[in-house]
Amino acid sequence: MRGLRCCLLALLATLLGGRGAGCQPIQAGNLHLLTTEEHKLVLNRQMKGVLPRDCHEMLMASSGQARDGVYLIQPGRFPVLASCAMQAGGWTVVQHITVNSSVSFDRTWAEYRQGFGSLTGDHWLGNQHLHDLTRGPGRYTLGINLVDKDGVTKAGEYDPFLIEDEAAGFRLRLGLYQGTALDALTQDTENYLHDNQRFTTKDRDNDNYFQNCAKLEFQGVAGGGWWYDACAGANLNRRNVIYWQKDCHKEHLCKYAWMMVKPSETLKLVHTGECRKDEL
Ligand SMILES: [Ca+2]
Repeated sequence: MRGLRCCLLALLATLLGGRGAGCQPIQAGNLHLLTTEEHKLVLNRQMKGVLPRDCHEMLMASSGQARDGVYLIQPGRFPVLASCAMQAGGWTVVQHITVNSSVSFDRTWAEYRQGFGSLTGDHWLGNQHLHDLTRGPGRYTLGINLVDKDGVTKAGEYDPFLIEDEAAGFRLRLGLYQGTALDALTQDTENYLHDNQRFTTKDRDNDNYFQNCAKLEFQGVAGGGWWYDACAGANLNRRNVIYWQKDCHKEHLCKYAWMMVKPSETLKLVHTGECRKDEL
């Protein structure tokens, strides 16, 4: 069985690497988020040695010179490709959606685990990679960006942000919130609380509703995978209505949403506190 797996992997590597003379094969756990033609877009594809664990580390390694685009990072055991918002401060984009996207977000547990869509457009980076990124050793911040139909942008940050491992159902753990959008994940003004919920997909029901929230349809489109309660005060994965309580809903449509992560700034405050103590 192990021998067969090795043979299949070798065949796969030959197929991927064999396309186009002079094409440098890229090894990543989520190569399916780019087409073969898009491999040349990976900005650090020639990088030797240890890969950065996230986009922020890549930005620091480039002395702030790295530009927006797709990079190879290694938050866990294997390299993965990720879209990096460098100009905004080195965020690793973990979700991007355009309303009525051609990318379906009505996916299985396995697809949400490994990621889907296109890194150059709408995508979900993958729950396993979200876990690897946020598990530490340092703390992470979750950033949310929402753009409505008139181009007005609202944003918010949760600090800290952690996704637990698969055995724990990729449970969502959120800290304090600040932003121009309303907090739709840790507040329960709609009587739904997303913080501390496990992830639910159409083939794995971990929510608190008598049916599967991921399967519930609005105008024929399923909700998609999310950290549902019973069901949602926010859901950025519903393809036809990006939902964020009072900021994005069916009467006030949003065009785009992004979810992204970067190391928490809170650690710097801890260091500042220690320095003050030493000075006393
Ligand atoms: Ca249920």
